[in-house]
Amino acid sequence: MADFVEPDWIRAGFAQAMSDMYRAEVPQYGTLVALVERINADVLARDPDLAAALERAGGLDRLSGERHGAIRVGTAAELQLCARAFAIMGMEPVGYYDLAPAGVPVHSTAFRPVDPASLARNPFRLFTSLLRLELIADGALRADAATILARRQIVTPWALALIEQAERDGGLPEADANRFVTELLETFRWQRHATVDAETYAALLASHRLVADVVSFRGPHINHLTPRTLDIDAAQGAMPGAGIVPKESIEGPPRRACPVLLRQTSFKALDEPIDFGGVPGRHLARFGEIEQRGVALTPKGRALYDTLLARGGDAFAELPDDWDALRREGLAYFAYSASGKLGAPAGASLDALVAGGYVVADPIVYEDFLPVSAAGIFQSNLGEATRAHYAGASNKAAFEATLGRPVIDEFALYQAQQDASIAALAL
Ligand code: OOG
Ligand code: NI
Repeated sequence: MADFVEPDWIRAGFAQAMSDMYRAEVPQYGTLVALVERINADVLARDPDLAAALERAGGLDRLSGERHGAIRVGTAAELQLCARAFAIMGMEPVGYYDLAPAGVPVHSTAFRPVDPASLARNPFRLFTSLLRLELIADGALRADAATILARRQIVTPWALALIEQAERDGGLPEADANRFVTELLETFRWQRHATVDAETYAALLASHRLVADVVSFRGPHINHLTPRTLDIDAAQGAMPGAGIVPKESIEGPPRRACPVLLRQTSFKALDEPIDFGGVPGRHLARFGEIEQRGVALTPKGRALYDTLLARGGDAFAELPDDWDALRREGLAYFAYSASGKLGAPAGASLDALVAGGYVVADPIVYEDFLPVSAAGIFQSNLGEATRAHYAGASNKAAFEATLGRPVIDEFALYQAQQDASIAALAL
């Protein structure tokens, strides 16, 4: 047992390896990261309180590390294999996202660390989408796609052997963990050579760009990575000056004094040369994204957010832009700790203890994704002029059956974190 390395350590190594690979493959992504680092440094120089808070929350040196990436797999077997590989790095499936209502034939989860200490050590997560071939109307094309996907093996033999070894032994020693990272990287590497001919690609593309992206290649290339920015509006504004074309608008809530959930933007996917069995062609898939995260909302807060989002315009003004109001109205999650002030009245309520300055409430950061935003990111990078429409209900149960386990409820994680902080209060 003692000579196994921590899953957090393997994940950190994997995140770094993915980052290095993607910067080498997509130079524009490196430009975006540099721009974000410059803006973050500006924000921190202007706001020493924020710098101190970030230092307390896990260290400034981790600020520029990627927060997430995204992949798209084609079959149940591929999803299960990914889940096994990610489990070795302490990443578990959290949340269910149905993108079909937004015209994207996938459903998704995010593989991520779940406990706050692991998130603080390394927050890297992978938004993982499973193609829903059953939503493709053309039966012949659906069958072709299934046949093509059934032929491929998305992990190397070494990666598979190391997954099995880790499962059997309960972990990996350092040298094997390093080898596992190197081998797993191959699964997500860009392929310039398609596995299909130009004609098949065209047919897949005509059904949906995403179908072509998933089916035409040897494996699920990483399609973006996402560092954290402290000022997404500044980053969006600075992109054109750095030679980067941003998507038209930032996804998620508007700029607020008290940020909630998640705001994201990206640059437009690159148009890249591909070899289709000797025939040159092009494919649009890879981009760079940035995110700014705010407080996690409770089910009540989230319901309000979704209603206001649907109303659009300046409806968001109805979501209180004040930490205390968000907390007292039960709209957002907070972690409570003793302030150090003595003399708390016995039997006082939590609200009274906070009001009296005996207890501090810190917002709990939202670590998950937003289906409407995800759809917006998909759409702006698919270059799709028209939107597809998919009938059929959201299919969480089918996704979980495919995965072989239920996805973890993100609200339950935030609630447990808040409850544990209250239980640990010793005044
Ligand atoms: C995933 C898009 C979703 C996000 O940040 O919401 C996503 C994809 O394009 O495969 O990554
Ligand atoms: Ni993303």
